[in-house]
Amino acid sequence: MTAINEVVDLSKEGDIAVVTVNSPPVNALSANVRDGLTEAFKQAIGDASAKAIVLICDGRTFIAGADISEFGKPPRGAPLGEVLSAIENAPKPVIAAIHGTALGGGLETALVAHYRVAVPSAKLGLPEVKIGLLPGAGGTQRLPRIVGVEKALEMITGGDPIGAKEAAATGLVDEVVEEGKLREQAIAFAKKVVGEGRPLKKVRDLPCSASPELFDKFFKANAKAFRGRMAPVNCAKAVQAATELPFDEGMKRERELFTELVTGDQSRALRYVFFAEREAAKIPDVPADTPVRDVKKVGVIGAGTMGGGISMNFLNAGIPVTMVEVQQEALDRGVGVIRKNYENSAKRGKLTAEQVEQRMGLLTPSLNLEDLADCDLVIEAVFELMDIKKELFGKLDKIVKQGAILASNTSYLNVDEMAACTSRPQDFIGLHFFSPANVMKLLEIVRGEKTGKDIIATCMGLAKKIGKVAVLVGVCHGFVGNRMLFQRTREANKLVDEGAMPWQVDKVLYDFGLPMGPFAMGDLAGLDIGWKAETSKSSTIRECLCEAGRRGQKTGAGYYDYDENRNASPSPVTEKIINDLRAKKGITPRAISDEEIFERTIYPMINEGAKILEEGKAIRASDIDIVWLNGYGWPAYRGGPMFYANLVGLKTVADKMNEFQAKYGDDFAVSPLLQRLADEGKTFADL
Ligand code: T1G
Repeated sequence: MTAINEVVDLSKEGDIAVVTVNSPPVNALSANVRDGLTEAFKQAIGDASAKAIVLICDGRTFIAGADISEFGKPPRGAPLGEVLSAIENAPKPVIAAIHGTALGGGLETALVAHYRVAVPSAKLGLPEVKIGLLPGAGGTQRLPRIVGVEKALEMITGGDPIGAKEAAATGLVDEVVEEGKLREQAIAFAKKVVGEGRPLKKVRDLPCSASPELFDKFFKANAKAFRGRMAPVNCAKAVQAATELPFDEGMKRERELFTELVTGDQSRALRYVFFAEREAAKIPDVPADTPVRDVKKVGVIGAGTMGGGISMNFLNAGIPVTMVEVQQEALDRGVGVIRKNYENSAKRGKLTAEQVEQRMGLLTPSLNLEDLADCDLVIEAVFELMDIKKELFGKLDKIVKQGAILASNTSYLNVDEMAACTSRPQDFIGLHFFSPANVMKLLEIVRGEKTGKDIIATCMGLAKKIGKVAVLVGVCHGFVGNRMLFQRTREANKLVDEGAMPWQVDKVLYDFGLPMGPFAMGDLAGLDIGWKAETSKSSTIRECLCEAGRRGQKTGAGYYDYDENRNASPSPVTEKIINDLRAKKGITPRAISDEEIFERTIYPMINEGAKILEEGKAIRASDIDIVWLNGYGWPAYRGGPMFYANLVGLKTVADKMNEFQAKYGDDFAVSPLLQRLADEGKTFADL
């Protein structure tokens, strides 16, 4: 065996050369890997006694793509295109041996091999669209030539991988070999190719065509999914080029479309998000090897919307749940909702009938807190009233076994106050799920003053296990997400008082890329959350709407009017309520520009994010962005509120906030941190 460099080596098994990549953690195509491959293939091709070449990887996976950390830096090492051409033009068969995840440039490398074999557990995909790019090493030109144009469009614009079995069915993989025997069976396959004198099958030589209307139909069908996003559109255009141009012309078009993306803000934002999501899992004072507790059984108190959704997360991960309510009828309703959700998933083909039963079989409904005694983690999802929570934790402290984790799902209350009602504040933590809890990916993990490091490490690991993106936050009113959301909601309401209509405000934020604006969101959630008829005094638009029975989508009307399919339209009734209220308050409405709406709803959020950092309630600015991407639908291609501020320039934000403070008062007082960074010409990334 010859070590070509520190990440690639070359060996011989009889008359088969074996090129092995070993570059943890995921064998990404770094400059060293590219240089190593270039030299290894040069030697293997130059070795007349080598009749074929197997390309394989050590470690957890086949090449998982280009090295994303190299983007935006001066290029080093052999260009990927040259490495791939050398492989594709080898005068002897090259067989790619795939395990783990052959993704992006990794799959593109396998595509220039003449044959591909894979173990059953392997996954193959081109996920570049998820980081705002397109497969820039021939993937858009080769994949459609093998799996067909429609399948290639789906894989490249969606970015999700397919399994080895499906890959074999589409011809992307020539043989599925036995798990754990990849190396020996790939070599055997290579010997067979040589023995049978099979041709040097080049994917680039395969034909590729599609009916012209296919792409029109595809773009129309995906208009909503692609809204505001450059990458999937360019991906589809590149595939279209494969059906219209000779291969080399298609490659040129792919390069043009790739360059447009890689130099743009959207890909910068999405690459930032890729690393930010992984950074969020790293807690500076909680080392990765901190011991964790076993969580084999979970207790959830409350079978309502939140309690049921929270329970489903654990049931989905195969963790038994005891769900406790105070009344049988509420408990039965909660269990019924969970079953209905699973049955709906089964109807959509996402679950089998036995999986529904298996998950329901893990759920134990109960009316007794005592049934939680042997749980390893108990989460309360009861009313958002501190007294109720304190009393409950006082009881739980006497019931639940020592060493169990006690958690509150509170969305803004003080976790330390609750912990103080127990004899074990070191085992107490906040686990703030976002509704619907079985769908939204964000989990704000609230670190109490006394929360133990092992509890934090346990919950961060558990979050990953139940498919959540966890962000560690500190105790303050509304933690990170809701604390910033409050800024936006306040300004949105003031803007409507002053002269804007709800639909104007919503449109500004929808056009920016948010899934919906604050008023549409209010209608969706229900305007009567926290509203009481007996104390309502027609003092706000929301109160007037609720008093008029307009409580949101569920009543067919809220800020908007809704048709039978819940399509929203601006409401003359709401407009009259707004105008009457303005008159009552003596407000003369003024025309308000979209720009002012945008700046007054977004900049105070950014400013609040700066305060959160100043107070140490979030570890890093990118954590705040991860909260907003995964909890509130901030468009990932814009990176998050703090990334966006860096892009706009902190001086621009601070100057506008100061201008607004002079006009509209101290709601716009700039945080000292934001002002300092702005004055120093810095960004939040400099923290
Ligand atoms: N480049 C650099 N680092 C990467 C990386 C990559 N492509 N993929 C993963 N890492 C790091 C990651 O930051 C983390 O580091 C560690 O590896 C483990 O990752 C030319 C242009 C492979 C499915 O988009 O989807 O090819 O935090 O925590 O959950 O056309 O990583 O430990 O220091 O995610 O087991 C296309 C991205 C690139 C694949 C493994 N490829 N990676 O998941 O581990 S662009 C991708 C993943 C491209 C070509 C184009 C996942 C994974 P650290 P992890 P995991």
